[in-house]
Amino acid sequence: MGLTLTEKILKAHLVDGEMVKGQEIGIRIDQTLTQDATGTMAYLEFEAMGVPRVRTERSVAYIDHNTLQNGFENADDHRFIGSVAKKHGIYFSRPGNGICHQVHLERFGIPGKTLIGSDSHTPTGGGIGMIAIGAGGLDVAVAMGGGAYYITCPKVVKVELKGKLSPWVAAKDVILEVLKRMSVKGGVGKVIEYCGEGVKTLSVPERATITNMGAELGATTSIFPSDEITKEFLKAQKREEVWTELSADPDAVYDEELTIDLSTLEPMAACPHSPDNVKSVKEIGRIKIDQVCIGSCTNSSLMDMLKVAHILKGRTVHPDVSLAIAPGSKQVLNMLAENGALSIMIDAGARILESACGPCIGMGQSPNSKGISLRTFNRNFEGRSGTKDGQIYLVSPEVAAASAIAGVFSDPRDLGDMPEFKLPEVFKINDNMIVPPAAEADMDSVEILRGPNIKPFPETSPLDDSIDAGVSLKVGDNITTDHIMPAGAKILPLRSNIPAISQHCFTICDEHFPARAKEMGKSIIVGGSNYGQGSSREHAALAPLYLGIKAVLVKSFARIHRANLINAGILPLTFVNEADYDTIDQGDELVLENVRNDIENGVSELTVKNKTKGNDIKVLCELSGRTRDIILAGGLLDYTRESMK
Ligand code: MIC
Ligand code: SF4
Repeated sequence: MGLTLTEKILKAHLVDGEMVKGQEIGIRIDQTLTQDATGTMAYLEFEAMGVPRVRTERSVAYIDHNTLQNGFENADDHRFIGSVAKKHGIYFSRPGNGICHQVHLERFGIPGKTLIGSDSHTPTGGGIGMIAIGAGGLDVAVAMGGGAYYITCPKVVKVELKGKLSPWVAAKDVILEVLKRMSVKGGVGKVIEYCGEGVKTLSVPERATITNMGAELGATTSIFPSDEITKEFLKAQKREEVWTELSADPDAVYDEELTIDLSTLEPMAACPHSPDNVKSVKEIGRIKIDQVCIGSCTNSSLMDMLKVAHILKGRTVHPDVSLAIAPGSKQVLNMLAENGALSIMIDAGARILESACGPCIGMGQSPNSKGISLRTFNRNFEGRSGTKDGQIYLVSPEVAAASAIAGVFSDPRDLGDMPEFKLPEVFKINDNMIVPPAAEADMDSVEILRGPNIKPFPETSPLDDSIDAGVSLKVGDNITTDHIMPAGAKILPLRSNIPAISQHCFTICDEHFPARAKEMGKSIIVGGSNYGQGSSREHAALAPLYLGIKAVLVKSFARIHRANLINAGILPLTFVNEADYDTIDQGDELVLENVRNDIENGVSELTVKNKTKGNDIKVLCELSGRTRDIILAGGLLDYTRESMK
């Protein structure tokens, strides 16, 4: 029986377990990446493990998220990360060099290699045939130390692409179509593998847009084959030598199949407030808009920017619209400057931002109240833009630019003929903003620079014999990590200070939650399905840990968040009967008797006694041998320290 591309790469990296779908496997990690909003914590964790030099083939630390410096905190974090990188063997991409996923694709990604990153959009690397997975900071720290990365051996979904995109229809529309069909939880436990004739019609940046936003499916990752087009891209990046041809076997067997005829797609948008709330631009109609933001790791490549410049040429941004553009990397920005496209954008009235995440993570450019904002980004969760009642639509750069000019939602196909946009034969290569690490012999002389906002990892303790705790919060379905641990310009500077950031935990849902949880001492959170979707931020587990959360009981979890809870030593529980969710209220007193003993003995079905209501609820705590030991130890850091003794 033939293998899928996913299986081939996973098999070649397997170090623990067996390739049985649904079972836990450990894979060797070739490359890691971090960004600054998750990086400080990841490097504190790496330091705590006491490994002197990273043991990966390549580890890169990027600064791209917390680039608004309206206080010393972010700048201190950047300095800390720079010094840790230098000492421990990590390449350091300085602020201004670009968004981690865009730069990694350009300068470091290698077909067939494994990459984990402390950012959920790490699957961007799947655009050149990598198995690239988003993970919590602790998992990345362990991988940097040479440890395996553990995932559930995934199911593989074949997405067969047929035909060719029509003019002005974009890669973004392909992933929006997949989201429309599969939903934000349809990818959990799966890798999405693209194949078919249509693949050849898509450039690497287009493929990367698709794999990037595959994160919104909840998928483990997404991947394209590595072919002649991948080779051309790597050649243009002067990295042809790292190319290898990779594809699935012709007789590979997939768990699910989906076919998309590219020629039938039309411009689409994900409407507020979920990436799977997809409608066609025609269906939405010519509604008036207030803001357009172009950029983010999904749509900030040179190709995207050239299309935008073409649409803006000789025109002016509509008087009622603010247009912001953040090219994805220094390479992109510099090439736009050299070929005149930047000048076209400036002429049209675009507000040019630095090459960073910027508005995508609420670092500036929040829309006006109730403002309708069209963004080429990947997430439109409520409040993420910084404006609570902002109405965010996710669109392609083509729809964004056409609408910025018209002042209303616009179908770019109305612009007339589309010229052919070609990738350059050679990109402008200048890695002067990537600082290599110090030589091993010199590492002792590198001083680690810590700022006063950098506080240690919160205290953990081994799992208690029994848990007797109240429900401090009950929430509904599809709770995102942006609900649990909001980001934005005010809160992001606290990423390296868990006591301070925990004061903002869940405040989008209930502003009294942090105080209540702290007062209760220990407590339990109850939630619906797809709990913890979205980002990889482990702060969404570390802040609850600090606030005394012992267990989270939900209908189902998103993958990375569940792993982060386990890594923080918090019990992840799911209802056996989802209807039991309705029987629990906030404030109820729940008891898990002899839970430690049960977990030690591998019991996965546990009983929760609701002392307030007087009923028993069956819950599942499905743990592998390794995750069981992590929970018993009080989290991954304690487990790793113990196993290194
Ligand atoms: C995001 O897009 O939500 C982020 C900000 O990039 C996060 C990481 C973080 O919260 O630092 C992600 O996607 O993992
Ligand atoms: Fe940055 Fe936005 Fe991409 Fe997250 S999704 S890495 S915030 S650009």
